[in-house]
Amino acid sequence: MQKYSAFGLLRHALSHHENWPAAWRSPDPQSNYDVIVVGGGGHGLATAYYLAKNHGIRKVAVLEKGYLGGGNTGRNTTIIRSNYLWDEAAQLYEFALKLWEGLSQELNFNVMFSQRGVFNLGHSLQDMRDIERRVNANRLNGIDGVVLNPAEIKEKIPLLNCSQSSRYPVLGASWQPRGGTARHDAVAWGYARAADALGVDLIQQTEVTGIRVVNGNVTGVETRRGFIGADKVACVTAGNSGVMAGMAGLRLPIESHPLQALVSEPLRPCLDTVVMSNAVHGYISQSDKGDLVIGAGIDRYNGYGQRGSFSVVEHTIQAICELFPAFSRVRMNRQWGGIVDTCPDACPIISKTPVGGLYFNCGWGTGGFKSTPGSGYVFADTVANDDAHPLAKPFSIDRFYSGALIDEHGAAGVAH
Ligand code: FAD
Ligand code: PYC
Repeated sequence: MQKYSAFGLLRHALSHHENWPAAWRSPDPQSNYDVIVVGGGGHGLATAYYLAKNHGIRKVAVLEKGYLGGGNTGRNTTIIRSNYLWDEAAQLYEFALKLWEGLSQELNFNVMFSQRGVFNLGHSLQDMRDIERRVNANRLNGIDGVVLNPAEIKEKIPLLNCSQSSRYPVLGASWQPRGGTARHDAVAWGYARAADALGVDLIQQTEVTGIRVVNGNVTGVETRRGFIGADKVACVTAGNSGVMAGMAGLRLPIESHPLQALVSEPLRPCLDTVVMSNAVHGYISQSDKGDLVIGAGIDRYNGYGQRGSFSVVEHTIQAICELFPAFSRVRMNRQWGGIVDTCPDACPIISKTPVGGLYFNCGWGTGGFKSTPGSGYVFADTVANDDAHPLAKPFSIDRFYSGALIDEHGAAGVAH
């Protein structure tokens, strides 16, 4: 671990940032790679890192059409938790949560993982039955979870409106104390720097426009900078995954939707946890800078524009003001959207494909940030061995033929 003295910190603070050394190289593409990872979001960068670190595969390129972390990774609201209902999903997300707990040390980069806890509020008897069932299932899987009553919630979140006469009274909540948030950019930068140090080529501003397939096997990709050969191509392109699959003649059961978020002006610390509510359809946390970080559901139409409709913003703010009347006079600073790739069962696809050497990791929808380390770890393993990692096996494309779906709409929650 690199150490900074007080003098060192002061020297950096007063230095000109344009003189700082680059955190990773910007190489030109080589003519051929063992593995090309398409998509330089957190999942793609983590995949490249674990390919190099865990499997010794270092002739790897990450091709990113924009800039690293500029997709959903840099647009998400960073909620991390593992309280999913079904064993397959719970075990995958819990694996990721355990990796989060050591990630800053692993990458020697502070990803600002903050285990401030996550609350999922219940507003009806059916909500509470679902919450109790999910917490019980979580505990059977060794995942922390507690069911709290309104008095216990109020004690932990003093600003929350727990009045039993409100439109959607809070009847209780699930609480996962180990859940929390992290700094999204730092996750991308940490993986990028660590992958680069292991020899991975990170190539930005290079869009993949075609996938070349010969005799049923992938041979490389067409890009704006020409053809680049590869033995294996691993696509991790979130909302663009349907388009990518189409380049190889495949169809995925993915729909792409805008998902919005917004942040307020910075406030003094007033909310030290994460609060989500399916019924009023909003969620909120406070960033380390002091902004309230707010979001809600997807915009219902399909689209690729990284913005959303005003009606969703209005609905979200109504929900937040209902939960936290004290925030009704806070001004909002910025709003944006990302394009999320939703699957019919609200679970990801981590899979080989019918094309030899072509793999997809997508369908994380509204909830993939929390899985970034786990997703990269198990996908790298799947690509390296051309065989699904045990945690990835249930998430193969085959489930849409076999019918072995894993319905996580309840746990995906607020944003679906
Ligand atoms: P991305 O970060 O989108 O990376 C994919 C990359 O592929 C992009 O950089 C893109 O430019 C690149 N690409 C696409 N096509 C091509 C091409 N043809 N050639 C080259 N590059 C290409 N998840 C949570 O767990 N918790 C949350 O609180 C949360 N909140 C969210 C809030 C919002 C507003 C949004 C939009 C999403 C949220 N998510 C959340 C979901 C989460 O952001 C995503 O599931 C996750 O970040 C996906 O990571 P990724 O690396 O797969 O995708
Ligand atoms: O998956 O926890 C989540 C989430 C919250 C907001 C968007 N996604």
